[in-house]
Amino acid sequence: LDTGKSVVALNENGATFADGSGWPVYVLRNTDGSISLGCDETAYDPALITGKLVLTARGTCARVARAVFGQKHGAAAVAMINNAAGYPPFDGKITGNPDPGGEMFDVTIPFFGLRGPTTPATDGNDLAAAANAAATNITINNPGFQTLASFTSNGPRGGDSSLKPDVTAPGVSVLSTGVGTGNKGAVMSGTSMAAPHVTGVAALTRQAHSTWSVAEIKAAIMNTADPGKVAGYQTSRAGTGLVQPLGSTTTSATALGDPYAGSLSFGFAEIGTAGFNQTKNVTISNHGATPLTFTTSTTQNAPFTRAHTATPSAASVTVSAGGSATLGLTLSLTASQAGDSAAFREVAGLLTLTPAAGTNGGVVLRVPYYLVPRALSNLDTTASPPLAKATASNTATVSNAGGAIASSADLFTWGIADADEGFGSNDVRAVGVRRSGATALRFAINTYRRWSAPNVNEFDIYIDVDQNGTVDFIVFTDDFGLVTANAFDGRYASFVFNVATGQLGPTAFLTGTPTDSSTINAPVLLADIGLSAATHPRFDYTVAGFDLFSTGDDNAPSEVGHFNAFTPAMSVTGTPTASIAAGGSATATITVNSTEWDLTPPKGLMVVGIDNAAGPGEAQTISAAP
Ligand SMILES: [Ca+2]
Ligand SMILES: [Ca+2]
Ligand SMILES: [Ca+2]
Repeated sequence: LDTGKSVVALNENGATFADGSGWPVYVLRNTDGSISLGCDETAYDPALITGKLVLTARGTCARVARAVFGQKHGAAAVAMINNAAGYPPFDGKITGNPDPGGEMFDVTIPFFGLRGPTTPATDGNDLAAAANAAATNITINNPGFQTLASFTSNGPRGGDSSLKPDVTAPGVSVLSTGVGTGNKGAVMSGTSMAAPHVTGVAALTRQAHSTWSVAEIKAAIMNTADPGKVAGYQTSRAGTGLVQPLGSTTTSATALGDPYAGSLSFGFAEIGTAGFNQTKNVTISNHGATPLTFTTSTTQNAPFTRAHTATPSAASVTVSAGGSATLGLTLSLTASQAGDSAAFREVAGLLTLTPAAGTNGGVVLRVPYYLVPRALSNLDTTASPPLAKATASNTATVSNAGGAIASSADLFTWGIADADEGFGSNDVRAVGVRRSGATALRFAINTYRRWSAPNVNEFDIYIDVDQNGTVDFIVFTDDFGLVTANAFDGRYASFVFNVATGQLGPTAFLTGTPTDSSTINAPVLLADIGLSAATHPRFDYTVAGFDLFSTGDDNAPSEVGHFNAFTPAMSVTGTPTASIAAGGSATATITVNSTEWDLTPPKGLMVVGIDNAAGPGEAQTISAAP
């Protein structure tokens, strides 16, 4: 750089250029001066960029779209600053813009990837500060070698928490035949490219083992995949590992665990004081003509797994020619090893069957095992005297007797109850609301069934702030990325929709709603739904739950909740928000305002204990007498 600094960039598309090639630097900027993502083709103005190196930042559109736009409009080179630490992935030959509406276009100019992020100042800012840059070819390690794609999804399977994916295959910047290109190829990424690799492995495996069942072919592919060929191997992101056709075609044996799969899925388990202790069996089949003996071992998938023990039922197993043998694997852990609902938890590892020297062609068989655990509290609340409009003060005692872990309780004014209609994890059971500090409210929506991730559902809370029977605001919870960028990003958030203006916001919250749970946490600012002590302290509300992935099972309870956000009918003091130890208890005082009770009658108290058993167990409802 003419500033005297130098940066090391990744030659994203493997373009050729002579050592010492130099270009004026043109930084594509947003109106606020920040470096642009470069996703708007109209920003590539030939009058400004011709013959120059155009600098952009990664995000939103396909990485290679920048190179297509740049070359089309005269740039001599394009650079992109990664949106995370390190280099962006290597792209290989760029044959077009894969975004919707994108075109086929062979890029020949260099497309450079710079280590991110943009702040604090790093390579990207150094390049942005230069007027001219010259490039020299050097060799660096491929930053994506044997790593999982940055965009790859994570298991387990939603609902039953079975282990997925089964295996890993190449899927980043793969050149294949391009439909509609005549005799040209196209470079693409994703399962569209990884699945054909596995299909090829399956065809070879079928050719080698023409009499094996479909399940055995699949097991052979899973059993012989190599976790050592995936950097940072994680069972729930890579399955058994990278497919190895040499192994799947030469093994004489298969190891089947789950139906039609060479894995052992223990599913989801809530773990109480007795801990978790379960055995599942693997069926090892010898399809060859000589007996096979395997020694057994297990490897825990550190650092991703929770601590546990995994014990094979035998140190070795011998399978007769043409026969099969059963091997058990016992998985054990305590509640404290499982961990609470503050994060997603997983127990994972590999059962390895190593053939005796010289047998099975030396091919090792592996069976991944997997469990999603969740330790249980056992919060249980009693109110004394019984909650009623007429009792000025009640004491709520929250006990964690028999709980395996500590948990906090969260006390809400219960406003809505609804039946179990047999829907999915969107089937509303109880809804409550409470103040949250000086400026906010929190709603809690308890459902009858657990979700794996809350993002499969949307919940709407319809707020009638002037109590005239028409909805004024909709507080709703949904995937943050889905609402803000029309693409799921896995974060669950609460938003406000203003019915009068048709606008969102102004404030959204990430809700912290746990995975493998059944109670939604929905914060909202008082001001965002028009509440104020002077004009609108009270509101009415109804609720609805929607499963985003199916139809005909929307749940819209008929009951209407009422609440005064400033002078509630029931005030809770001494809320046991502090942790209640396993076996311990805490108390809160509930003070009744009988005048307000007539205006916003509560159904009673709703005590949320998120570490209790999923479903009704997470939200105890205590009825109040009118
Ligand atoms: Ca319901
Ligand atoms: Ca209204
Ligand atoms: Ca729970």
